Amino acid sequence: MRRVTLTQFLIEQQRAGRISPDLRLLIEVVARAVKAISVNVSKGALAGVLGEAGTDNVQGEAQKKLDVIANEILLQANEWGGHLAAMASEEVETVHQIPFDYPKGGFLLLFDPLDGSSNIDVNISVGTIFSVLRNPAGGSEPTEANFLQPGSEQVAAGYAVYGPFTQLVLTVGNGVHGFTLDREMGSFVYTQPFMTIPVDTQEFAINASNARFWEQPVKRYVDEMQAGKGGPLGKDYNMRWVASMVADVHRILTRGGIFMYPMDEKCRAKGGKLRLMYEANPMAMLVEQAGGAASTGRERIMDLKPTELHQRVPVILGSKNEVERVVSYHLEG
Ligand code: AFP
Repeated sequence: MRRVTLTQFLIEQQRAGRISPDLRLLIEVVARAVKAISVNVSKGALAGVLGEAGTDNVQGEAQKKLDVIANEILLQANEWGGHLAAMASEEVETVHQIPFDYPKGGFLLLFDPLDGSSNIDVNISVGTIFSVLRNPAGGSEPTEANFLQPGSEQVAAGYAVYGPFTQLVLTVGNGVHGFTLDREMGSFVYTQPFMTIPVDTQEFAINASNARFWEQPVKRYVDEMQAGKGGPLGKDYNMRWVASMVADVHRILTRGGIFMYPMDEKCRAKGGKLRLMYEANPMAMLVEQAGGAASTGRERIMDLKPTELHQRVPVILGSKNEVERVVSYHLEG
């Protein structure tokens, strides 16, 4: 089979009029940053990149050294790239402006530089998640308000998963496409065209240690799945939980499943656990583009009108029929 690189794939998307030259080049800059992060992640203790950085992020969480390294790599690469008006990162309190002496572009980039960082030191897959919006601020410096656009306004979304091998999964609104990093060539090769989530599944992902905090609809759904073939759903389910959203969602984009980090009494005060702008929205766009569904349990995630940059929301996504079942339990009240 003819090996197609990410660059060739993006040029073909541009020739087909699906993306602008600027968006193509922006995605290329993000892909280059992801390669550099992959090299750092893969070195582990050999490069002294494991462990805590000794600092906390805007969420009050202890930062891992690789959180800081990945964040710096993405900020520096995209400041220089020239396709952005501004950026927002899980690791940065507010909007990161492009330095005055660098060229600027028409897009806004949001990212979680290293998702699942609590898994780094135990060598479990982690990832980078990104989302691209248009800059409504025209020539003036974008404010936080300019970033607060519904997920349906995203022009591109993707993630990289740093596991046994590194993959980049991307949508520009024309299906979901997977690329594998060829370390020798130093380029991403197109390996999974049009990734699709089956509408039904027998695999679920949830942090079951939170069961006592769950709302009734989720308790009911998980009980019914665990009742197996003899229960109301009439089939046996298996469970997986990596605690890296990127890895759990990648499994679902590859073979189906349902992922849940629902509202519960433990995270209710924060509005949920996962971040809307750089976790839930990009994953929701990918999942919907692959034929799945993404909800808070009560609303379509991509319809949510954001109120804050680091806002948290409940997330239930994956195989359409299962997500619709959980939503129906929530709406039954
Ligand atoms: P970290 O980046 O702090 O490890 O959090 C990962 C995450 O945001 C998401 O990737 C996981 O799905 C979820 O949190 C794991 O949460 P639990 O630790 O409660 O299982």
